Amino acid sequence: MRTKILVATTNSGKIAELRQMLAMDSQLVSLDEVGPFPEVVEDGATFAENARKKACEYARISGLWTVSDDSGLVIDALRGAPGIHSARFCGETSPDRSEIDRKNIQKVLELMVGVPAEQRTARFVCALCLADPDQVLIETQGTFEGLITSEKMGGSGFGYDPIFWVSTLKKTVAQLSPEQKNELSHRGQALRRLKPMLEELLLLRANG
Ligand code: ITT
Repeated sequence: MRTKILVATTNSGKIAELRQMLAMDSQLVSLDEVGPFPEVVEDGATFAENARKKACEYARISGLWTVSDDSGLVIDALRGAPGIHSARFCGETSPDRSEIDRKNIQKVLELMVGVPAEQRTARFVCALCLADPDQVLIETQGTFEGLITSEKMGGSGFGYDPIFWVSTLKKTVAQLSPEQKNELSHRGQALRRLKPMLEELLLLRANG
């Protein structure tokens, strides 16, 4: 029987990327499909701590193997902000995520006014965790280096993609195809590290 794996994120942009890259011989289900569950409070000090907490709590509540993602944008000129606070950097909450993305971007662009090009370095970070109801099974991370632009460019992706410049391609992430983004991105790297270990665990489970 195929193992059901819960993809424990409420962010539709992440769900799409995780589903595309985790396509494998297991059944991926979303929080909507098996919930509703109470929201897990992200009070860790690092991306890895938050990913671990989300995976362990949702696995315990759902009884399923659960993969979680905690990620964000780290900007050197802002001393690492927005970092683990990336999702709600603008200080507002709304069910309309594109509205929040727009306000988050606006805040970053305002804070970066006057910062010279060579000091606009930044990176996306992604921490992934797979847990079962009793324990952490796999943890991986990925990072994606870039520069913060002074205006939005491009319409694909989500979150801060329209202001994250990829020097090698001379485009923002929001100007890349989903495949190009997965090839380079923090989430793509973390998933490529997780996937073979997950496949091995699934094989052991099937044979055990
Ligand atoms: P879940 O906790 O339900 O997974 P979330 O969006 O609240 O959803 P995080 O706390 O991990 O997730 O916050 C991640 C934020 O970082 C996300 O909302 C975006 O603003 C930003 N982010 C992460 N990955 C990104 C990417 O690939 N492109 C653009 N922005 C990204």
